[in-house]
Amino acid sequence: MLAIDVEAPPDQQIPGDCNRDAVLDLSDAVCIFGILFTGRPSLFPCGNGLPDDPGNVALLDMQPDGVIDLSDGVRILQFLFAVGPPHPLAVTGNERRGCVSIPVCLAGAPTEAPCYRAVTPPRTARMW
Ligand SMILES: [Ca+2]
Repeated sequence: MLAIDVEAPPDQQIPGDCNRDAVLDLSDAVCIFGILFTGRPSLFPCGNGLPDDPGNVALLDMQPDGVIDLSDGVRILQFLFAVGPPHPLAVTGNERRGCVSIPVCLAGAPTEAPCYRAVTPPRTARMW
């Protein structure tokens, strides 16, 4: 069966995917630590890029206390390596790659959207 890769709506995000490479992994903890402590990268991925932007809080507040801080990067490491809890918005059973709607964190340009999905085109009736 033919499947076509199409871009998901721009509000589709992988909870915790700070660097927007479409997977939650060690690099996302490094991304959070980097922004908080070294300024590289310089901004969080949503909205105005600041840690208090509602999109960034929704996307990266791994242990939901309403702020992005050291504990959120640590929580990613606990989830990945010590059987810690997943992001509260994570897709059960697909916590590292599952996309969810986070409307307050729009992806920006479509080419930057981290979530993709495969769809099968609808069947069309033959006319002959
Ligand atoms: Ca990532």
